[in-house]
Amino acid sequence: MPEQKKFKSGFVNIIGNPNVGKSTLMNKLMDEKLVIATHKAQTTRHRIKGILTGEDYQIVFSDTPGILEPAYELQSKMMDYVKEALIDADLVLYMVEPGERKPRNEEVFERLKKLKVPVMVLINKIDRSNQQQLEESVDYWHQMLPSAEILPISALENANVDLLKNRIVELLPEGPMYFPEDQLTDKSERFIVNETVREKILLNYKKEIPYSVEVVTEVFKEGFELIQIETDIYVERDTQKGILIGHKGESLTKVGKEAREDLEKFFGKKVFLKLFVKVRKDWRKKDRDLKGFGY
Ligand SMILES: Nc1nc2c(ncn2[C@@H]2O[C@H](COP(=O)(O)OP(=O)(O)OP(=O)(O)O)[C@@H](O)[C@H]2O)c(=O)[nH]1
Ligand SMILES: [Mg+2]
Repeated sequence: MPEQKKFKSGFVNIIGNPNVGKSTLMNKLMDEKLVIATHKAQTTRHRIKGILTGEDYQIVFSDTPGILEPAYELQSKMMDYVKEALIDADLVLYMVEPGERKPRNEEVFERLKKLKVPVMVLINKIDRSNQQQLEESVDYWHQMLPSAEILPISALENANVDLLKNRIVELLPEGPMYFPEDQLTDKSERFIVNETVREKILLNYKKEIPYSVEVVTEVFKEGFELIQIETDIYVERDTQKGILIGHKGESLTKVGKEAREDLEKFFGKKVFLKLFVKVRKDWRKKDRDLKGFGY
């Protein structure tokens, strides 16, 4: 009788400093633009699952916010997601950049060192480093986390990403299918809209604006050929509202156009997207507002 292959599954949580490439990697592993990734730090604010189902495995990735020392309430919530991801992991992917030394948050690093599950250190962005820098980095992380496997990769250039995927499946325990095989993420369609709009804001505005913005989709009506969407953009003060809208509304129109194009690709349908700008004073610092926004 041929030996039957056992089904493997588990939670593979990606953590690391802001901007190291966690979201880029999750998209590459999923072969789908599921989460937003930009050159700005603190792009990701939530824990977002990406579910990859193969013939004999199901990997439930989690993309998480970058590790930081929280300065306000929103950032505390973001760090809670990181800590949560250290608790339920079957495998942790700890992502660093080649020149990086010394973990940013001691508490998180101490927890990482004590984990019973396997940890892989992914040295990302090797397309931008030289051999010597890479070797130094490998030595350093080997000393810092002696039991971790170390793998240099480039998420952006797709270097060693397939190798990583195979290794993940090897390391996963035997287990059940946690999610239906056609499910891509734990987040809603509205969440995808919110994030797409926020990505365009991160890309189109400077300084504080992207960090003062929260996005909430109020209407998502899917028809046979068209999706009708109405989305609110919250800022912290009136002056920010003016900047966001821009001269003759041009800036906001650009955000809307770029977001709509991405959403049409993602959903495979025509999208009608209407954006509204509202003010919610100091929402980043207020627990009540944050709860209302889903943190
Ligand atoms: N050169 C290079 N750039 C990369 C690579 N991977 C990611 N980047 C870039 O690094 C920047 C940050 O990428 P993200 O994926 O948003 O990083 P992140 O770790 O999710 O960041 P936060 O969500 O802010 O914590 C983007 O400009 C990416 O294009 C890589 O392998 N090589
Ligand atoms: Mg991210």
